[in-house]
Amino acid sequence: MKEYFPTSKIQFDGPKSRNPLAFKHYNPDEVVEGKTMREHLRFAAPYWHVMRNTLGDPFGDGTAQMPWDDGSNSVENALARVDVFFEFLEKMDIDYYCWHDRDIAPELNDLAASNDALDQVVAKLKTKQEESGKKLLWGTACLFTHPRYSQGAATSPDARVYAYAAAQVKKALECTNALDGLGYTFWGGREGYSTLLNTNMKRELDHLATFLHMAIEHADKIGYTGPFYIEPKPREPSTHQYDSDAAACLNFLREYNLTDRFKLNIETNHATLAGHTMEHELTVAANAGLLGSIDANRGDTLLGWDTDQFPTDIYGTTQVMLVVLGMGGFTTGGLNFDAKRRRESHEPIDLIHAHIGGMDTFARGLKIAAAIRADGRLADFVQDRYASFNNGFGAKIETGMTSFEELEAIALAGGEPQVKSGRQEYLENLINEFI
Ligand code: XLS
Ligand code: NI
Ligand code: NI
Repeated sequence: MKEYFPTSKIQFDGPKSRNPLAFKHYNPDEVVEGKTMREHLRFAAPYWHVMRNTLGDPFGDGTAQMPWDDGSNSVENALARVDVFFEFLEKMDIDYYCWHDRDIAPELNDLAASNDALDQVVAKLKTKQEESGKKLLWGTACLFTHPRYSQGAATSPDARVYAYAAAQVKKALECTNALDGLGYTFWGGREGYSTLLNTNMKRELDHLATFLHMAIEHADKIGYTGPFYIEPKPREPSTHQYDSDAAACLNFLREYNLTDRFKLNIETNHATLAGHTMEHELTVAANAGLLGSIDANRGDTLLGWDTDQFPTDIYGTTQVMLVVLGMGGFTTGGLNFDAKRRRESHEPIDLIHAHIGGMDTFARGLKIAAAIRADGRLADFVQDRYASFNNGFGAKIETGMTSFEELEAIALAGGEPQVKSGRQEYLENLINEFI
């Protein structure tokens, strides 16, 4: 079979290596906190960015060289891409992947034809998975590109569009299940609004919840037992998206009784677009026991949109891995590089460089986070900071065994509390000892 990425399989070469086509830090078999890096990090590649992103932007055409692609919307072309994608996964030593239905197969003249095309590609993906041992981390349906979804899918004001979206999710879920997918993601896409002047927010949210309940019912019918993920994002393409951040998603899931089957898939660039840090969003999700998976990328502080860049910030990946290790690691989820090359990086080999960088940056984050945890000073400091709640009336507060009257008596008798320093700068220096 013709090969398109001019490299052999990427190997670990150690931190001193100057080989650009080698891992300097990602050593898949190296054991950290009792598990291999491979088991901790569970890297995934997104079909949409690797195979389908032309690197166009609102001002210019695509630049990406795709010598394997004949540019047509045919099923043959879609089938040919599958081989190239698996060559990529193999050479990158990435074990998982993710797709939208419309990345892997073309949208044709009608839904039945599109479904048929999808079946053909899924059959090929299944064979490739069996041959290679690669796994589907999650599947999803593209409910945002086609003009029918311009006013939403599960929140469309038009019930016929809602039905079309339901049919698409039904099929995408069946395909995910056929490929033994470990998860199924809903990213809101157009589920939001451009203006409240034309929007009945309450009805739209009710419709969305009903949609998600039907997804659960269908999962039960077909025997899909994995989790569903909601991927928060505050805006873009909508002015406001209903799944704006982790807290808004959790509130929605709780209001509509969806937390049994739904978790969150947190994306770095979406966190920052929402005005939060990634570690904030991860912590909110993890505290609820609902951190499912991660879309690993980063934004650009000079640009205000979802630039989906590859993670290169070691400080950032350290903080991500502190949360992931803190919750005991991924179960069904992983680190999906929802990231694309810059428009200037148009050669196939740039995809390899980009993923090497992302994987090495996370490998370092993992090792640094593990070292911080082994050192223990950070955790001890936080533990200590709340020590006054460990016994006496503090413990009674935590167990709900006290009252305003009793606390008033304590405050009257105790005098002015002497508060201890939060030592932020000391802790920042401590983290830097490890980076
Ligand atoms: C877009 C989202 C998208 C989801 C999958 O901003 O990140 O790529 O991950 O629909
Ligand atoms: Ni994403
Ligand atoms: Ni995104």
